[in-house]
Amino acid sequence: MKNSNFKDIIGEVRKHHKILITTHANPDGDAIGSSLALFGYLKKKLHEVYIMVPDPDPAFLHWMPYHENLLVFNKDREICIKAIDQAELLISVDYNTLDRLEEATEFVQKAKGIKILIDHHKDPDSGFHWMISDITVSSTAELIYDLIVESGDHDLIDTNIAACIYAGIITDTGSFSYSCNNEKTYQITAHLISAGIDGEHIHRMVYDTYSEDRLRLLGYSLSDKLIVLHESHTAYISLSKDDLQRFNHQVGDTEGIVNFGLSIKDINLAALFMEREGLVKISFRSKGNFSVNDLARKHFDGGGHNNAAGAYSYISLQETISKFLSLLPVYTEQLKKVY
Ligand SMILES: [Mn+2]
Repeated sequence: MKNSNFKDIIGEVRKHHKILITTHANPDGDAIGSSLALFGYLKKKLHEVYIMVPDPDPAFLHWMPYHENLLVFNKDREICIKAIDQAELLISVDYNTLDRLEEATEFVQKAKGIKILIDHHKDPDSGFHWMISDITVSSTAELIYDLIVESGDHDLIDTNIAACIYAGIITDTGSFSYSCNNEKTYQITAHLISAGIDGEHIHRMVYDTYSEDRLRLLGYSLSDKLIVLHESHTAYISLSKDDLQRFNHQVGDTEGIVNFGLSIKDINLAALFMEREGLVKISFRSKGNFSVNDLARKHFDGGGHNNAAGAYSYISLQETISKFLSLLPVYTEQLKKVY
């Protein structure tokens, strides 16, 4: 499906009163930040707006403005199903395929409302009536910013909306360390600061609110569980159910652990394997032109971005790691030199 332009999307939004915003399962800062920024904006435009996420978001995002409006499908199922059925317009934010809504997927698929996608992941579904899919931007939050500005509502970006957009940008760029080699990301950020947000304070609320258990889980992961394969330019960490239980694992506690592997010189691929009920959840990160999106899509059930992707594996933790290790020889040449 061809990309729409903002004008068409704005025209469509204006035609409808009841709007449902949805974002993906295991929501990250961009998913929640983009959705809440759009929520705040559409409320100001006097729409009746609902916002739904398949499962709860991590505690380090709970400070965000409008957060109390989040409906969680696996907790507020009946309310969510009603909101899906009654929405005249459904806006999918920060995900590219409806199956990322997990248990809510079938309900959204058969919803009668017009469907819009606003996202920055590769290869979106074709089932949307309108879509903005731009993989060149740092975050979906940037696209929400663009949507508001293109609507002529630049002045409606107050500190609440700006804080949500800022949170989306900093979490999807690792605090301006990847996916942000373009001046527009910084121009948008400059405007958010001039709108009155305290960027340093927001950064602390996102990154400096670890529980003691979370910090100790990180320490344990790095000291006891990190495997570094210098010859393959790869590092990985695996966490069993017992490991996670030992540190009283909460949603979001493993966020960011995968990135540490990449901080080793000449390590260009990092992976984190987490044992969950009946499956293994995997995070991949890479440097430069090595695509973990391709790796995740080709060999596991997943995908994402060039340098950051997620996946699932339905064999055991040990078997998943063995499979990963067996793939490395194929990629060693590519991993030797990334640019
Ligand atoms: Mn994103």
